[in-house]
Amino acid sequence: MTRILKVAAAQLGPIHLAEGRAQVVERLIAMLHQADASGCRLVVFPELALTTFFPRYWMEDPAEIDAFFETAMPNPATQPLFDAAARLGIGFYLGYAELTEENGTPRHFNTSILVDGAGAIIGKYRKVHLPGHAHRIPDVAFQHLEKRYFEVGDLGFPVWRAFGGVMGMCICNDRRWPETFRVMALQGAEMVVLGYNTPTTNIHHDEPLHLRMFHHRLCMQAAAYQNGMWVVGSAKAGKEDGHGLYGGSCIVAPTGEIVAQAMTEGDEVVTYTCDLDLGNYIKEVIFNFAAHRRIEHYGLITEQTGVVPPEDA
Ligand code: CDV
Repeated sequence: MTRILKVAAAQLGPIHLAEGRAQVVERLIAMLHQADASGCRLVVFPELALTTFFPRYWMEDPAEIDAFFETAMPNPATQPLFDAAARLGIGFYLGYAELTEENGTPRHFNTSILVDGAGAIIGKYRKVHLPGHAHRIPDVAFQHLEKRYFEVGDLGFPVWRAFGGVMGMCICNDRRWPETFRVMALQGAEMVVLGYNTPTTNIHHDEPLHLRMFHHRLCMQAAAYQNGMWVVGSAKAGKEDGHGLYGGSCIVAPTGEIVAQAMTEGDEVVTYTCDLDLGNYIKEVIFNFAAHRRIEHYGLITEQTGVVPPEDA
């Protein structure tokens, strides 16, 4: 029996600083309806989908920083999204900034959740590969302060049985790291969904936009093929108060092919009918992990982070 899941990458256009949660949630609900009308059962929203991409701003006042975070999910601002999803019987992935408290200590994470067609949260992921820096870089057009505003995620890379298959999540920069997908593939992930906010310019290096888009696609296409899985990536795109984020939301098949992609940098619903069994032939032969992986030679991957070249002769 073929397992079919029609999925939507719901790309968001810009969210300006002045835009409130209620306006954003209305946009998310409009895309939820559009995806439902075309038969989708799962909608993938971007990373930090409820606010502007605030890590670009240097902030010192904890209250100002915490205003970008959600202390509960759902909450009064996002409840209408959960209600709409439950009414339609459609699930979603949502990225947001999570502020929680453990033993009296506030903890900040860049988080995503997986919500089922009944509006229940069935999975949570906290971003592991935080890019950027914790200090203020002088004389640049914007900062990338994820290392200042978030802690490294502490939940690992779990997967969930949902939507007729095995689902995994990651967030933005995680998609550039092969370990992200392999750890989920080793748990049987058949589809990994992710949201991203990627600036159109690199503050550290003069890099043309076409190359940035190439790297985005390269990582997701390679991950899909090397793990025989579907990968769905959803952008927050366009100019947020003058700061550009690229689009390029897409759905990648286990063959590594992009089968659907966004044409704009605005709110756009990109859909595809995915056969969750399509990756089986890849996982049974070329990437049959049980038959071919040679873990006795992979130790360095978990033993060290940085590069240790051989000593000079
Ligand atoms: N939000 C992100 O994680 N953005 C990174 C940028 C900084 C390179 C990304 O990997 O797209």
